[in-house]
Amino acid sequence: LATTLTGVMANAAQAGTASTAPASPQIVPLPVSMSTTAGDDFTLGSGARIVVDDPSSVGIADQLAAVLRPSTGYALPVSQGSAATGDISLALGDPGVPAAEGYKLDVTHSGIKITAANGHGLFNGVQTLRQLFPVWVESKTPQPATWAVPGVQISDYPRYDYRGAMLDIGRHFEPVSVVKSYIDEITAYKVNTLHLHLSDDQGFRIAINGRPELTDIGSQYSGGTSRASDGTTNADPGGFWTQADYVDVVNYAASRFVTVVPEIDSPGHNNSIIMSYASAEAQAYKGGSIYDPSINCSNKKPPVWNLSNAVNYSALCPDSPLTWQITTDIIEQLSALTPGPYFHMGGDEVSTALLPATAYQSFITRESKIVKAQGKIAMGWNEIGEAPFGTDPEMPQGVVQYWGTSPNGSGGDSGRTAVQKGMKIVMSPANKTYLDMKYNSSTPIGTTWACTCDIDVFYNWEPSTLIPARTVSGNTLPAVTDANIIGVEAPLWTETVKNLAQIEFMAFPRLTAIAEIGWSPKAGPDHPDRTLASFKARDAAQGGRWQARNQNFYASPNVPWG
Ligand code: TNX
Repeated sequence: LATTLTGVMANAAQAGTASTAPASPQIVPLPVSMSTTAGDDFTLGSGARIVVDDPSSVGIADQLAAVLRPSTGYALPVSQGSAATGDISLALGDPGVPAAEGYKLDVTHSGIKITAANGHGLFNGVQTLRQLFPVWVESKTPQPATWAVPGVQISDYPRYDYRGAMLDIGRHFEPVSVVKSYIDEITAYKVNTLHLHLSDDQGFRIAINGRPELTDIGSQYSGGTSRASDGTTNADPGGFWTQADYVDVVNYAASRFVTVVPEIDSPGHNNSIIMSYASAEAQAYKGGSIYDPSINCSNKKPPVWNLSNAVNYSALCPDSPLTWQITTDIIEQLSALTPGPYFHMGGDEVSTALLPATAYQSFITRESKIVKAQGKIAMGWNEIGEAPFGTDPEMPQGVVQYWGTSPNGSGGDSGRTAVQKGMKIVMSPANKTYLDMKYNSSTPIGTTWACTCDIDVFYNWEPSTLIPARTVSGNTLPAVTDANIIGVEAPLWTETVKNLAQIEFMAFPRLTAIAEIGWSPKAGPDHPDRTLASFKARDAAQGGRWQARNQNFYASPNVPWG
């Protein structure tokens, strides 16, 4: 899977002798407005400083220095005060664009200045600035380049507040270091939300105080593509995070202005919980003291480790007191460790044979009230919209993550009924955002149930018109529009994905398309570069950056790499 672009590396080798004129800006996601000033280019010199006007910006300046120092070999001290000619300045103030995450970036021959109302805006401006330098700026070792940046004036701010990436560490366990690398990679494209799918049938990945069995038993395997019939012999190794690990990730994310959304999927997709209480292992654990098969309603399905990619075979029993004790412990503990506003309840793909629709709805209703009691907003996949959000006064809020693939017909009704109830929507249509889908039939990993789809498919859709209104027997269900949509997310499920190189291979370049849909203004006459052709040309410029960073990606033949 290792990807190399020989053309780009050849260019890198010639960097020292190449012309000193900077390349024209190739920014992903496309900024709201940008103009270039020919002849007013800036060249970073060995004596440059990174200057902040407020001590709260030192951390962001340090992050910029951590990119620039290894590749330039310059000292680039971070200092507080006023910038001089040749410096990079990060200034707090009114950028003249929406404050939440907006920034202004000005490059002239005498210096670089990023202005924002807050740290998140400065951070976003820094990500744009990185893309204005030659690609070798991302290298971890000194490069003989001329560090020229084109003269530009950029004003920029996001279209949607929620721009997410999901990583499933339930199917395949990933250590904290991998997730931190992924945070570094997604934030380069201004993704601001990391949804962590922390458990699934194949494994439970976060320690819960007072319930060591959930990880001692529930985390021991990972899923995989081929399983022996006894379910275990071919299993990939499992693992779990301590709560300190989770806090480490949350803090790392926060230092990069990323909100973590924790998900414990229920009532389905959690054979790992059921196995922790209702299996032979549970019976043998601590003298059988925690064994309680009531969690697996009437043993409707036998409790065996099923590490295949099968779905629909597990459900927590709503009638078991244990179900609610565990659910409450998990939601209380994770909510207390999570500064962000959401708790993701999952809620997808529960077999009606295991849990009839009314039982499912009352499960989601009860769970969402536990989430609300912890001060969090309940979030879940499509199906949670069947519960009485908005109509039950105790569950006024909720966010539906739309993952359907046929939005025009009844497939979009979960979105329509959710907005009718006043719920908000995150758009993750599986055939346009699922990073575990194969690029084409010869992609060595991934699945195909939603599509085989490359960058064009990921780029060519518009959230605000994806789910139009639909009339069913004289009753018109509303369209899902930007009034309802809080953003977009690209999930990466890991049934077939094991390590960072594979995560990168599936995510890049497609994640950048979702990042642009989430950040950049809608396509239209005011934004002539918000097109697939322009996007591909700009994305092509990212390949050299990934290569310089030693980040894997898929060298799609659909991108005109340099
Ligand atoms: C569907 S979409 C799932 C996941 C799988 C994924 C594989 C959704 C909410 N559930 O459990 O991992 O497809 O693409």
